Amino acid sequence: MTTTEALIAAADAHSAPTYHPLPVVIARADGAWMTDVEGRRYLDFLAGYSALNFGHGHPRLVAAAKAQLERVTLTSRAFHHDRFAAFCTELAELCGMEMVLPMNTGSEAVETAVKTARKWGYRVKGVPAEMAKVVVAGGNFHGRTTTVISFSTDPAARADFGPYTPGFEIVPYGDLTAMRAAVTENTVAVLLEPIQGESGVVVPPQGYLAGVRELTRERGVLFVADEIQSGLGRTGRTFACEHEGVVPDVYLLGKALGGGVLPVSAVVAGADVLGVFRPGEHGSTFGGNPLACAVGLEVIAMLRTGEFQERAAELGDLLHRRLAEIAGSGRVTAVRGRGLWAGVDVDPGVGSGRVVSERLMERGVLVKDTHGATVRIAPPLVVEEEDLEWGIEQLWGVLSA
Ligand code: IF1
Repeated sequence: MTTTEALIAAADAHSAPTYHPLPVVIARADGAWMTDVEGRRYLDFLAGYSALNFGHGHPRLVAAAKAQLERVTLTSRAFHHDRFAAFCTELAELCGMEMVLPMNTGSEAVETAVKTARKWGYRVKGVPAEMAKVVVAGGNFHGRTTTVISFSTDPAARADFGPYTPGFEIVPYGDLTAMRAAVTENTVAVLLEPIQGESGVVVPPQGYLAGVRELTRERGVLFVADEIQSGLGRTGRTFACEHEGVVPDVYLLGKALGGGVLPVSAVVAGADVLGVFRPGEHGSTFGGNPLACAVGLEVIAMLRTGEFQERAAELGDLLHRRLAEIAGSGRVTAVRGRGLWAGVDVDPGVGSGRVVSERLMERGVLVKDTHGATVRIAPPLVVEEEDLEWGIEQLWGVLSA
């Protein structure tokens, strides 16, 4: 039995079977590359679902984490600490907003946004008690907590977790007419991914986000953009909303905000929205902790220059040019995406997304399939151009085998 087999068997014996990972056991990682326990190297084409936009072990992020580890890592919010003000100030500035509510995971940021919108609805908009509604899109993925899966349309994410949280309306993604019909006087927010990740990197029709922005402004409804996966450079801009010149009322951030080092998420909005809270009405043991703030501050500094966004745009152009060539081969049925982010629908005649992922693994590239036929491609934004080209060649090799 190899080390890989032994470790997988032990993991399978002692962990809840909530995933079906590829049969690879990672031991080290650096930049866009990972090394398994057998010493084999893999090009990372998933980047932790975009938590690793800056790659594995970025020296600036490791240095920021190490320095803070030796100072103080946790105080709780019962007291202030000396990184908190800067983190909130600089993150608000990056977003062009006024206030930050720091949390840890993306799901917590989404849950916090639902609570914020409801509280704003009752205390500012004047929606009758218990009547607040939030409009979401079919095909959404916003996390795994019971309220969040209450508005999921994915049976695997939702089944057998009832009773479900009420107060959500689901409309087809990209359909402004349906959205307009769903918004009522009790609607407090529209919650959308600017590009749907789990659905297979689904980019909405041009003008959709601008239309939602106009509708929500017109009706006095908060536009909440879940940029947890699409944000922080992935699409070639700081926020995916920027591609349509749209500024939402609320940004939800996570994943890459923690630099791939630790969970850091946040709700970022105007004072008129996040100012609705009073002490004791929300909180988190780890939210806004010194280590999270120290790493988050370095992430913000790295994004401020625009170099990572520019790199994602340039390498993204190369990625989508190559994928367009592959799309013409008849071996894939569709290619979607923006920046250094793509969803490739594999022709069933070639094989399932999982089979393609397994064959890519044999060639030294790690990707993740989703919803059967789709392979998602999202390398770290630090990937070398020649490695990106090599990874795409491996994809072509698998598809044309
Ligand atoms: C899993 C998916 C991606 C997210 C958006 C909130 C969250 C996520 C847009 C919640 C998290 C992760 C969760 C992870 C796999 C991954 C995923 F396949 F599940 F849907 F990326 F597409 N908003 N997405 O994408 O953030 O609480 O996880 O920090 O659950 O398998 P989280």
